[in-house]
Amino acid sequence: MRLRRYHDHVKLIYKTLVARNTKTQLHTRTMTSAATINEQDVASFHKHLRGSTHILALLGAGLSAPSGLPTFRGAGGLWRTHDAVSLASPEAFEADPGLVWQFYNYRRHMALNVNPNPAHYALAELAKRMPGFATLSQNVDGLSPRAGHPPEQLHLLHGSLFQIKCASERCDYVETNFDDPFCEALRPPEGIIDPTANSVRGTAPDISDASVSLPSVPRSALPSCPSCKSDVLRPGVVWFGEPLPEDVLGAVDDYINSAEKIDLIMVIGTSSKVQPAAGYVGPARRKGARVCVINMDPNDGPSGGWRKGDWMFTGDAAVLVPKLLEPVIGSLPGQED
Ligand code: BV8
Ligand code: ZN
Repeated sequence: MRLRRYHDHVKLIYKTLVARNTKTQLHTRTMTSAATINEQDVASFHKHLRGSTHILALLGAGLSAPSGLPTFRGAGGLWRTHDAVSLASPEAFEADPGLVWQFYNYRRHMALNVNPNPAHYALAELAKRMPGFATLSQNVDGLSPRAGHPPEQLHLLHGSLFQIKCASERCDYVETNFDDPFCEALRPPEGIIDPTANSVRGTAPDISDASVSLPSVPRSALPSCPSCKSDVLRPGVVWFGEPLPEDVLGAVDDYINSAEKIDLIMVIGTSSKVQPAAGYVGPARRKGARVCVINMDPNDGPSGGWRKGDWMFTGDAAVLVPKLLEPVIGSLPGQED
C-alpha cells in the first residue's frame, strides 16, 4: 500500500513537473566555463561508452549549479547563519519547525524558478535510449524529472522538495505539492527581495542573507496533517540521521544485483561526502564498472579513491555531460555545432 502510494506520488510529481517544463525550451546556461579536457581521454571514454549496456550515474548538487541553484558546499552551504546540513535534520525540525520550513520554502521557490540544464537533458536522453541506464540522484530539486528523465530509471535517494509528508512516524500521509509559498505563514514579508527575479538575481540580499530580517514562524502557523491531524507536515526529504526510503534502496539493490555486469558509473557534480549515496561506487566497481568523475573541482574524487582506468573530467557538468554522452544521445536540440 505505502509503496504503491509512493509510486503514485512520484508519477504525479513527474507529470506535473514535465508539464511545467514543456512550456520553457532548453535555454542557454547561466554559468559555463570552458572545460579543459583531454581529447584522448574523451576518445577512450567514448569507445567504452559505445560498448556499454549497463551504466549508473550518481548525481550531486553540482549538476544543478549551472541552473542557478546553490550547492551545499561553499556559499550555498550557509543559509542565513545556519549551516544547511544542520538545518537538514530531525533535531532542527523538532527545535524550530518554522525556521526549517523557511529554509525549505526558500529552496522550493528557487527550484521552481530555475530550469534544468543540458546535463539534466542529456541524462534523460540516455535513459530513453539505454534501458540498462539508471540514475541515483542525491538532488531534491525536481530538475531531473522536469527534464523528462524516465521515472523508472531515476532513483531519488534523498526524496524531493515537492513531496510533503506527515512529521509523525506513525502516519504515512504523503502528498505532492508545488504551492509557492507552501503556506501563508511562509510568504516572505512585503518588500523582501525575490532572489529569482531576474532584475535582482544575486544583486540584493534575500532571505538567505542573515542581514534581511525574517519573522519567526510558530509551529501553530504550520499546516497540520490532514490525515492524523496530530502533527504538522514536513518536507518529504531524507534528513541526516534518517534512513533512505526502503523502496528506493530496494530498487537500487535490485538493479545492482540483477545486472550481470555494470560497465560504467558516472559520478557527476558531487563531493562524495554523504553516505550511503557516495558508497554506491563500491558495488558498481565489484560488478566491473569503470568510474568516470565529472566535477568542477579535480580534488573531489570518487568514494573509496581512484583506480587505474578511471576518468576525471574537470569542468562544468552542463558542458561536459552532453559532450561525453554524444556518441549515444547525439547532440541535444540547441547544442548542434
Ligand atoms: C543514514 C536531503 C542511517 C535533504 C541530504 C558513514 C560514514 C560517515 C557518516 C555516515 C556514514 N553513514 C551515515 C553517515 C551519516 C550521514 C553522512 O553521510 N554524513 C556525512 C556529512 C559525513 N548520512 C546520513 O545521515 C544518511 N542517513 O545514514 O541513516 C540510518 C539507518 C537506519 C536507521 C536510522 C538511520 C542520510 C543522508 C542524506 C541527508 N540528506 N539531502 C536536503 O537536501 O536538505 S544530503 C545532501 O547533502 C544532498 O542530498 C547531498 O547528498 C549532500 C550534498 O552533497 P553534494 O550533492 O555532493 O553537494 P556538495 O555541495 O557537497 O558538492 C557539490 C559538488 O559539485 C562539489 O564537488 C563541486 O566541486 C561540484 N560542482 C559545483 N559546480 C559544478 C560542480 N561539478 C560540475 N559542474 C558544476 N557546474
Ligand atoms: Zn499524519
